[in-house]
Amino acid sequence: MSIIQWGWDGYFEAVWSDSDRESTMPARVVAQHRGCWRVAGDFGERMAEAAGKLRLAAEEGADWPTVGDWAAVELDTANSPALIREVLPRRSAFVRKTPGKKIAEQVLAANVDTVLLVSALDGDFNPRRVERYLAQCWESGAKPVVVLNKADTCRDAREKAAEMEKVALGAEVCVVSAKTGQGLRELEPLLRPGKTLAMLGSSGVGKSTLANRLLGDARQEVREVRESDSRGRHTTTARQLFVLPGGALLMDTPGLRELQLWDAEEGMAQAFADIDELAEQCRFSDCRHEGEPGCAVRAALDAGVLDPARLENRRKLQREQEFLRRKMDPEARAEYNQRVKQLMRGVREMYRHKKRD
Ligand SMILES: Nc1nc2c(ncn2[C@@H]2O[C@H](COP(=O)(O)OP(=O)(O)OP(=O)(O)O)[C@@H](O)[C@H]2O)c(=O)[nH]1
Ligand SMILES: [Mg+2]
Ligand SMILES: [Zn+2]
Repeated sequence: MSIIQWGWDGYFEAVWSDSDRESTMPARVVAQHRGCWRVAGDFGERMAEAAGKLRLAAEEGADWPTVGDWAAVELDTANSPALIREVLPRRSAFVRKTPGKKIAEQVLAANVDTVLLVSALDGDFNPRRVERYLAQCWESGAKPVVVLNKADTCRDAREKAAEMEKVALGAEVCVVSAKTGQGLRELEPLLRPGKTLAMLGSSGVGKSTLANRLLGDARQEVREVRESDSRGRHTTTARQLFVLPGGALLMDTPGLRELQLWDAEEGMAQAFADIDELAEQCRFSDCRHEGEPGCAVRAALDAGVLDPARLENRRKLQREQEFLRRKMDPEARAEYNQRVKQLMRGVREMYRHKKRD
């Protein structure tokens, strides 16, 4: 397979040719294991290690290579592992706060075009969780699609989809069954050659079953969920990128126990745009929607247009964000934001420039 088939395009070509990367080749990180990676390029596929300099930088807080990344790799002899010298700037990145007390981000998937937020139409169904995922997804730069799986087990799938559509503003909601194949045609427009999709969701929702179905081959292990609460058993343990028969690239990921938001200011604004729009119509610009006169949010709640659980969830996520920002080193945060902005501006300009040429 060529790098083009792995999703290399004009954007990455522009990034690549902007600096001197002599003696390295572009390769995509297609799998991640403990301390090593699998990369794919025009040379084929190889295991890979991080070069010393990259490792040092990562130990000081820079990002480790992650699945979906494009990297500059060096190939020595025919059989030795490739050396990852550099990770190219990401076009999109789905991140979360590292689980536990540590204040750090973790990149779950890089350079993804579409994130399939998979949940199941059994005991797993939870619009509040999807709202959380959507905020982080809008922030990532990838397009979210909500996939409601296990339609074959559910008699009110249509009603549940309608309920989800009300909270998944701007995102498509698909009802599917990975088991029977129902509804999978809705995903077809997303499965274009060279486009990258990543499935994210809790354990047991059927991500690997869906991967197998789309691959037309039982490549991923799947295991039944606990009957009492529909919970999965964390069957998939590594992230991996697969090539679908039609040429699209699909990432299967281990089920997430939790998704603590990382800094997702814009993503939050996008995910809850309806509430912000209402708030603009409140009489007081600093309305807290707690009984003030002329409150449009309160009016929407009373009219049954806005679900109080959605408003409460947004407040909860906002508190989480404020807590995180207080804990984040302010200097580091400012520096990070600046770096991202500059990077994005630089890349955009370069891309425009290259296109003109
Ligand atoms: N009835 C029904 N069962 C399904 C469907 N999709 C998946 N399952 C079942 O759900 C269970 C969990 O599926 P997996 O594919 O292992 O789930 P996963 O999301 O990959 O889970 P992790 O790897 O643990 O994150 C298995 O028993 C599957 O057979 C579906 O559409 N309908
Ligand atoms: Mg799995
Ligand atoms: Zn108000």
